[in-house]
Amino acid sequence: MTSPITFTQEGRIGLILIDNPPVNAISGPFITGLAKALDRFEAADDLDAVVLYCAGRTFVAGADIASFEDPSGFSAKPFNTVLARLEAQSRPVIAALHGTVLGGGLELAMACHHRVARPDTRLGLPEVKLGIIPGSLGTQRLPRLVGAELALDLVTTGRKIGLQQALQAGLVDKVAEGEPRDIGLAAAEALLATDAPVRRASELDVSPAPADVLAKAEAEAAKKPGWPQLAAAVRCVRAAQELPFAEGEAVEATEFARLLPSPSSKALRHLFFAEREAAKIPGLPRDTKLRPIRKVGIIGAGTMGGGIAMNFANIGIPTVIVEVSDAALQCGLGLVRKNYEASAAKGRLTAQQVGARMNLLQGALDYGALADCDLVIEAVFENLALKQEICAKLGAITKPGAIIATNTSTLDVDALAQATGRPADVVGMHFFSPANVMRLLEVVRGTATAPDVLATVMKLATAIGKVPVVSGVCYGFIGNRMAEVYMREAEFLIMEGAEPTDVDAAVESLGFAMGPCRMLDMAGVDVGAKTVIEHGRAGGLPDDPSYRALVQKLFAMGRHGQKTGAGYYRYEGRAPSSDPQVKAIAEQLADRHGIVRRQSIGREEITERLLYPLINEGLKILEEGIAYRPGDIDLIWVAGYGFPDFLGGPMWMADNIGLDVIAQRLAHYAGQRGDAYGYWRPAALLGQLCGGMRLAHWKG
Ligand code: 3H9
Repeated sequence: MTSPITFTQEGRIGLILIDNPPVNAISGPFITGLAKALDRFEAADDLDAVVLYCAGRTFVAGADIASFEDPSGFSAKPFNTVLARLEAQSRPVIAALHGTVLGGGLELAMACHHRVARPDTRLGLPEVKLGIIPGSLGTQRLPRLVGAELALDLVTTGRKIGLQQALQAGLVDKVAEGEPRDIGLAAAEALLATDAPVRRASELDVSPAPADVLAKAEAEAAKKPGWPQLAAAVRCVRAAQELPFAEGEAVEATEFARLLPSPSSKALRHLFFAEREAAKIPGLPRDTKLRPIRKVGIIGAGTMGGGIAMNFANIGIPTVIVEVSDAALQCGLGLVRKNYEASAAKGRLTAQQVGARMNLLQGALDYGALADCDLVIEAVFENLALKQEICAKLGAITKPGAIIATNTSTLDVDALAQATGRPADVVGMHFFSPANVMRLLEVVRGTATAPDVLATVMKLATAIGKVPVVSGVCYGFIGNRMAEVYMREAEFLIMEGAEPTDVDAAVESLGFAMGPCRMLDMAGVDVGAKTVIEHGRAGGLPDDPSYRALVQKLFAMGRHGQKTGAGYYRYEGRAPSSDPQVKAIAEQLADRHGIVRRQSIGREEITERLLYPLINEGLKILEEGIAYRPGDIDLIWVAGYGFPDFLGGPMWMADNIGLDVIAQRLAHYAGQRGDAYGYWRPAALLGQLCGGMRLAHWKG
């Protein structure tokens, strides 16, 4: 096997080239190769300095995350030993940086004596996003180079900084244009000309953080028990500030070793790979030629349409929004402007950027304005007949090759595709509200969707900062189909005697952003009820008069959620409080539908009844081929429904609970509640996988 590291020399300067595609990640052979390169440098008396640089698109982007799963265990020690050797050199060691210098890659750069970087370089320690902390002295060298305050920020947020900030902060010494090898050599020559002594980060004093900064960070970290890596990161930076380097090193090593095997880190690592896996679509070659998207059209300037339009304006794509009346159009555009101005008030945009983005948005009252668009997304309210009518118009008016997308959240994408008369051009783009903020984009692949349409939309989704996940066609696709059983049980639990607060608290205590009742109050009880009613009209509901009876009752009473001041809760502004009227409504409905009420329902039952049917529905979705992989379902729930990332998503969670346990509990509730409507019917896949197999290993 060829080593990813080669050592050569150019005159009096040694050159260590790292070539380990795709992102030069640190692996066993990498570490061995680096150690051997150092042997060569140490033995070469004729060399005055050594330059480390990378081939390909980036400098080292971190440790190979897959190697953390090594059954024989992962240790940071071998890499740290090489870094210590590198830093201890008496002749200058120069890192030439480009691309994304992340995690172990930045730790490698900080062990060098001097850093030169290309202007496009971005740097960061993203380990917290993987449930760990930097394990190769990043928490100790960074504070010594940039001060404890900025180090704390970077280590706890995992955010990247650009070159200007890195230069100002002292993380990078010099900026230069050119090939990494050339800028490294030039920097080495310049450094040698100064005859300056080598500068080792570990020997520098830490510029301390202002008095209360660490204490505040500790308090913030304590509020996020699901992310223990935050508190650990603060402890490490405190150690860097208060202890000698070697003692800080020991603190970091202990924290890293404790976090690496933790369930939360495993869950976050699973999501990292799930996100990359979701981009790989069966039957779709990676090199599929994409359709160019230079102009986008949106039908509907409501909250959804406006939010969707912002995504495109944000990346400089001219976007036209079509509405039926000027009043609706002005109202929608006004809302978009307000959103941008709110970002500007928070310092996230300049007034000039607000102006530029608004200039990219054009309003129109006529479909003729869509004739030159490359992609048109309809975002009108959820009504099949209306959407079919719009799709037919779009099929006729848009130019050949234009993609027609529907933002439907539940309806039959194949029926809408047929309505256009050119189904190969049609795809679902299901945005989540607020569409300019939520990361998830469910991409619905219709029976006839052309491969290049799908590939184009996946790529575009990434360009607008979304996490795209493909779903097949079924009612509600992946996310809302699973949410339907979740909401069903939430309603039954309330009719049986639980309070909305009990229902929400059960999943919020696990780390959900909000429980089902608060979620529906925010999304709109009217939106939820209309979807149920529409589904009923299409013959999709079970023959159970108590099915989703509560949401329909609340809707009929005008309790549309937060926006009307009442839904499952009563609202003062955005703050929910329990409402005795909801209990009275639940009692009436229970009475009407012969549901036995109980004094109280335990948290364990609530949690199981909310989550196990949802997991079971996910398994049905997999066995039907609606989702390609369990990880796709996990991404949808984490990026779109507030499922805690440190639990890895519902399918990952199911593996951790045990599929046997889930099967037993479904059978238990079927027995306890009766199962006339098949609510507790286990997925065939559940039966197949029981007996020890993990979903994570299921390949379809
Ligand atoms: C760490 O460093 C711990 C240390 O403190 C201690 C060490 C001892 N490992 O994202 P992309 C793969 S923790 C393995 O599509 P982009 C990725 O799976 C690490 N694989 O490209 C994909 O493979 P495939 C800290 C990795 O241009 C391919 O590379 N570092 C890794 O959109 C392309 O990736 C991080 O957390 C990795 N570290 O973005 C950085 N990185 O084609 C994580 C990438 O087979 N990585 N791959 O699906 C990233 O943030 C982005 O991948 C990056 C490129 C910005 C680098």
